[in-house]
Amino acid sequence: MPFIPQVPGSAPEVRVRDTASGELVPVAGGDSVTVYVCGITPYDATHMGHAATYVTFDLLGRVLRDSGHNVRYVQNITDIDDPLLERAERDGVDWRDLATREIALFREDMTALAVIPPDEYLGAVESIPTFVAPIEKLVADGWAYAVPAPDASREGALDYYFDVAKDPRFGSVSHLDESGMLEVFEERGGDPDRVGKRNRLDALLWRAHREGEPEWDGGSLGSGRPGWHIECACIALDHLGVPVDVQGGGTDLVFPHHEMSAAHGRALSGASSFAGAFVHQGMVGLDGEKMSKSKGNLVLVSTLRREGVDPMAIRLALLARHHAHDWIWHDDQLVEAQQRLDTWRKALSGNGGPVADQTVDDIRAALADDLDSPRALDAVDRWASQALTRGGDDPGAPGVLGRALDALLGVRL
Ligand code: 5CA
Ligand code: ZN
Repeated sequence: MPFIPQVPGSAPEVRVRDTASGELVPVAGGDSVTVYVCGITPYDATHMGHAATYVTFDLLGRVLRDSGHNVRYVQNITDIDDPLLERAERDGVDWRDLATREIALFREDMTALAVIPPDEYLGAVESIPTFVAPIEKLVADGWAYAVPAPDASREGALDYYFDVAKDPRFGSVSHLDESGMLEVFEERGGDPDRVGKRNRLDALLWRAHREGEPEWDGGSLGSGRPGWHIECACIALDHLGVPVDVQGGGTDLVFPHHEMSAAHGRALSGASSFAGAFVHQGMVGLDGEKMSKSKGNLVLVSTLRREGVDPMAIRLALLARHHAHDWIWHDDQLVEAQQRLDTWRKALSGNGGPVADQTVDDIRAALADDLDSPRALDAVDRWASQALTRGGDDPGAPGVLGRALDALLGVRL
């Protein structure tokens, strides 16, 4: 946890757009607000899309703390999954070494971007023993069923699936109809054509061991490895409790991932909802397509850092876009962010400036309104422009604003 300066004045209640209800909702929570954000699958380096997602939830943590909440933030790492195994195989490296390397690089990138680390940062692999009993419980309670896996390494082995038809609230996160769900299910890790499933949308909970794949003890399930959605459901349940106040990730996770993990989490906990608010970061694209490791159209944080780009300029480039919208990355945005940073630095390095209280209020109001970071940056621009053109005689103003930029926006000048 880095040092976060105190900012004078008081903060308004934070509201976020909840994907499930479509409404702007206050972030509930008592003394502690619980936030679960879906972490990386560590088979390639952090690109601008990932960075946008983690900076967005970092912003959320900062404004919640500023408004007096204690934040409990958990993030997972999907350190066992098909894409990781496939990339390791392609590159002739051990999947564990690949994951270890990419996790280390991700953490360096996040530190450079001044992202406050989660309180708990949990790998799927280290958590596998905690997934087995919940999956067994889903089977025992009739939420899940077995499908014979004739290609498994042991005769009579079974895969286990979640029965979506058993869940009356299935669809309550994404509000997609069946055809809308089927359209993206396969592309996002689903197996609609698996023979023996009751419904094409049923999600894998446990995969029996196949030759050449890693395996773990699955108790009565047999040896194998977990499905993706159950990992996030169990980690959130174990480490935060369900409902969490906020479940976060990119919009590419709305369906199936957040729909399914919410369904698993409700089935396991008996809660009527998995999260008080589902908050999603829009997709960052490059050349007209979603930036993704599988497509390879990437602008990497680590590459920019190696080229000597100031990480605070990268952060400002990300903050210049509203998190709820999709946007396309252009190198010009980095040039603009660097200019903005230079201007702010110059304005804040004077011996005084215009009184900054209203600017701090404006930043807080913008961020409390569904993390409207572009509006917050505009407020700082206005102060900087005044400071540089007309000066100001409040000797404390640069200090107050500098601390607000650090604490609320994570921008250190
Ligand atoms: N490990 C899973 C979540 S449990 C996963 O989606 N990993 S990931 O590495 O593919 O993505 C990490 C995070 O970045 C996720 O929250 C995802 O929604 C987000 N993300 C991925 N691509 C983009 C993009 N192009 N723009 C914005 N966010 C993105
Ligand atoms: Zn997840």
